[in-house]
Amino acid sequence: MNVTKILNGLEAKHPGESEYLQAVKEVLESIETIYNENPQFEAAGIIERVVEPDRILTFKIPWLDDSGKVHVNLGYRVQFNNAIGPYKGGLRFHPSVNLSILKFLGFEQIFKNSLTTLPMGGAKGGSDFDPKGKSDAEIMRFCQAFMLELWKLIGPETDVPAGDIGVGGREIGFLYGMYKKLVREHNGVLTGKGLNWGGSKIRPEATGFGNVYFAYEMLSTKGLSFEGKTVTVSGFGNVAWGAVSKATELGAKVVTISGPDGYIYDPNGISGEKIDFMLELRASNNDIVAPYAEEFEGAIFHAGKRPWEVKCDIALPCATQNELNAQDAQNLVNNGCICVSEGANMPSTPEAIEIFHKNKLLFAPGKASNAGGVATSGLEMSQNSMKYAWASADVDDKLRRIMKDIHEACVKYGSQPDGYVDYVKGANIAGFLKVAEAMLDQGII
Ligand code: NDP
Ligand code: 2IT
Repeated sequence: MNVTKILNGLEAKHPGESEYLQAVKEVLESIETIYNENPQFEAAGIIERVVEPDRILTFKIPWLDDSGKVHVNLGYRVQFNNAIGPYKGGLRFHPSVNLSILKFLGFEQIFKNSLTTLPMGGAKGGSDFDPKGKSDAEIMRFCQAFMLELWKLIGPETDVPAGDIGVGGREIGFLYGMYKKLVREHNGVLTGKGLNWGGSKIRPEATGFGNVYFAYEMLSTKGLSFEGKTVTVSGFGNVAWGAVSKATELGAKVVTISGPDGYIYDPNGISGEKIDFMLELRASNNDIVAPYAEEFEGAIFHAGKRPWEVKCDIALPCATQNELNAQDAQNLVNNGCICVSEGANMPSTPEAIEIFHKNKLLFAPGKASNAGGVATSGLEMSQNSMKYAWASADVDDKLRRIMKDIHEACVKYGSQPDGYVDYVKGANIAGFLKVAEAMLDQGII
């Protein structure tokens, strides 16, 4: 494989899809050597086939706001690869959503899902709909209109969507209600469902918990732990709150959270009632970051800034893609940070990752360290198939085991001659090999 040639070809075919091209470049660079050592991959055109989605579905979503005004949004589902299991991946509702972002997310999802050890292919979808400031009734009408198109494309053995930015338990409920009405079946077509109607225990907190479990494994390789460490976190959504709670439980002090407008620095630590305060605001669709600074003494709001300028031992980026650049990475290194574990998808830019690697930080890419979310979605699918529900402790044990196994796979394929573990390389190779071998077994399709 000639990485430059493939990338140039993709750039010419998909101009301007910068996030997608960024994600593909990273994977191709990681797997180049192992790919070229296995000529059967080249003979079967594995790369040419894996970088393009199986299909992309686009649709129009007309809906009415509370005043009776008509709005039209765009909806997408990118079904990327189903070599190892049904298409699986979240739905994102955010005004920035476009094809490049969903293709990068769907592409990453193939290898992430492969790493979980569970049988799930890769997909992603969503809409440029902005849930901010919308009433519950507007969210419901939008979700129903979205599902009126999506239901034809999905199914428990075909494609199983879930949440992502802007899509949590409430949205999954509205989406599921409409799906159920249309197909007249109660099945496991979506994950992240309510606990009373097929959802799995621990799914809401699984991505954040899993990220901390992964960081725990990385720290253990150096004889370190979370105990007594200072942690910075970005975002305060579904992933961030799970990470804040678990890091705190393991004895760390979390000192930041953030939103698109800036970050909160709380030297007293973000835990207990402070987390409850934010969850309540979040549940009622309110901004979190500014009210937090007003409510809790000592907390300072830094408008327009990112938390990576704060001194910490461990950084957990949990907001969005490319939210941590080279300058941020250098700040973290200069301030003595030892470990960066990505809760979001692709939050660190390639230049930031280069700095982490050069300075030998423990650095985990999202496709490994945030895989606990989709892994628990996989466990939800298993429970739905069995028509059974495991206890919280059972799901948590399985999640912990899966994160440990993903860590081991990364060490296996990412260990360098000097003993440093390149988790990016490890995750990409381990995730890719399983998918490539499945594609070989199944012929040219
Ligand atoms: P949520 O919508 O629950 O939260 C997103 C958070 O990020 C919010 O706090 C939001 O603040 C904040 N945010 C959004 N844009 C920015 C920005 N530009 N700068 C700083 N903060 C920002 O989403 P999730 O927690 O579900 O997702 C977060 C990340 O984790 C995404 O990258 C997602 O793909 C990834 N992920 C999610 C999984 C899941 O299970 N949900 C699984 C694996 C990965 P505000 O609300 O004020 O906009
Ligand atoms: O990026 C992700 O892994 C998710 N948003 C979760 C996907 C899922 O199917 O649970």
